[in-house]
Amino acid sequence: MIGAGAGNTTFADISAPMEESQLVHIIRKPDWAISEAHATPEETFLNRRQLIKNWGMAGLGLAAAAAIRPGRAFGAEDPTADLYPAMRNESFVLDRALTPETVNSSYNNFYEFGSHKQIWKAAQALKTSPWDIEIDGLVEQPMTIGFEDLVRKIPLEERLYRHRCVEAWSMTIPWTGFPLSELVALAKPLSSAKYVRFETFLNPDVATGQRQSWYPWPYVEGVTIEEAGNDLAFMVTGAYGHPLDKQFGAPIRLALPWKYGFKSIKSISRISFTDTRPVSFWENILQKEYGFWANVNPAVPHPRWSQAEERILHTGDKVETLIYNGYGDQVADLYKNMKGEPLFM
Ligand SMILES: Nc1nc2c(c(=O)[nH]1)N[C@H]1C(S)=C(S)[C@@H](COP(=O)(O)O)O[C@H]1N2
Ligand SMILES: [Mo]
Repeated sequence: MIGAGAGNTTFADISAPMEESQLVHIIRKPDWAISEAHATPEETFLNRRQLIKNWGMAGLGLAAAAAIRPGRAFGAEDPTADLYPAMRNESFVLDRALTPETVNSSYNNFYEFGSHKQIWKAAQALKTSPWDIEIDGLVEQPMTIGFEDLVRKIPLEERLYRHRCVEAWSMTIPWTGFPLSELVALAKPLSSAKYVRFETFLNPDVATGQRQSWYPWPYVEGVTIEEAGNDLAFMVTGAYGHPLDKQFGAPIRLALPWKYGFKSIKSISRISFTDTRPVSFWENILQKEYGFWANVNPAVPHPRWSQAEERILHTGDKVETLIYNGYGDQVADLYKNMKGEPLFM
């Protein structure tokens, strides 16, 4: 089924398996009481082990622990773990609760690992260290930079962001990373560069979804240079106070919270500066439904469903969607002279 994962997902669908959603329900309160963003990964892990004990859940064994933190609870130590947790930038505030980590890390769109939401286990096959990122195109000097070098060149900060999928579900998440503008500065683009084009890795041996040849792999996304310079555009290297779990698009992905989620490309391996507008993965598949701009707007329906409301993950609450996903103050100016452009699809 085609359409940023929309076709097989109904508005009210919460696809987490039963045992997992029950567990998530059970651990919901302690999850927030821990305040993970300010705990080290080890503390978080120990706290959780303690929790499991205290709550008499130890008997549920490995499966339960994995459900508590899909993909990392028993994973190898990350070579960049020492950088976390980063200081929270308090200027990014939310109007609703954070989505529990257990929920966000077991409900993902990552077509490289399957066209459904339960890809977290499959995504663990991705080898994210070492990880090279190519920077090329209209730059002073094309380069290849190792992720572990890059992430130590720019100070990390934590931001609480909203995320609105084009499928009409939404989440909130504490991302850690650095402004995209810092990476642009490092890349030194020429004045002729008008767009930044991002590409995800290509490795069908590991990412079984990439064996499906009717998709135009690798995943591609793009923004204008002006959008890349907006402070909200964020390169994400971590979430919930530790390095990114693979299902979130480790080791580095984008977050563009005023745009539909498909613009926030994961597991980036190439960044190109260009004077031609990139054609993104979903635009390439269904140009009538997924445009270049894809700014959130409740008044512009997707051709197959309304965008007026969204379903908040975990609580299931339906709330009104906001123009630019609530970030209009920061981004509306980017578009003030673009009346003819389809800014909202
Ligand atoms: N490479 C790649 N990036 C991607 C996707 C994808 O399938 N592949 N899905 C997009 C979509 S549709 C959404 S909603 C978000 C989901 O991010 P999350 O799984 O961290 O919530 O990632 C976006 N980035
Ligand atoms: Mo999405």
